[in-house]
Amino acid sequence: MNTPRSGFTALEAAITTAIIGLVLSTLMTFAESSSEAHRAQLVSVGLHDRGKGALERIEVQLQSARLASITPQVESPLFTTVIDFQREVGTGAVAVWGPTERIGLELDDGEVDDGLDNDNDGMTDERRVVWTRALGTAEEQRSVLARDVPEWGEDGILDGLDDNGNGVIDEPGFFFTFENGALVVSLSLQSDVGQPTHSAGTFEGKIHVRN
Ligand SMILES: [Ca+2]
Ligand SMILES: [Ca+2]
Ligand SMILES: [Ca+2]
Ligand SMILES: [Ca+2]
Repeated sequence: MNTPRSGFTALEAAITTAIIGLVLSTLMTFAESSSEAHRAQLVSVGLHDRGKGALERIEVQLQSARLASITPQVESPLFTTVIDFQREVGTGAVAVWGPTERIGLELDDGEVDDGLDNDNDGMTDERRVVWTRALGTAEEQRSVLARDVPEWGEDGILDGLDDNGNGVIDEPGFFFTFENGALVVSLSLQSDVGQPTHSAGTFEGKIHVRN
């Protein structure tokens, strides 16, 4: 005689319950560990992510700028650490340009350009990249697009030569230059562990600004 069907059902139910429990607990462990990993990842956002993120923030602003509004327009091997620009606003037949905006390099809060680490953060004379909207008006607004920018880029030696062969001479930690009609943006970032005069990473973007 076969064991009554209900016996199998009870066994099956027990096994099923056990399996479901196991699957659930595995899923929960997985969810916990992946959220832990995610948190850890967020906490230790690497230099690469910081660089790419900052470059993207800069590029997004300049993608809608008009070429003729960009001042100054400097070509490599020269560079500029600040540019002013305007975007086209409105959709009428006649182009209307918006208020002047600026993206430029300036000393970080609490730093003086004196070869000393005035704010004791492990970086000497560090800079930041600031985006200013409605420049010089009552509506002027400023946002920091990048922090921990070293005074100098990867050229290394201030000797009037392009020592690192990037086409620009004695470049600072952040600059713009035009190269074959494209606006090049170069951004160096330091890790916040002090390496006062050496950049820890350099990121470069090319923007084809609209005519
Ligand atoms: Ca400092
Ligand atoms: Ca200083
Ligand atoms: Ca160079
Ligand atoms: Ca040099």
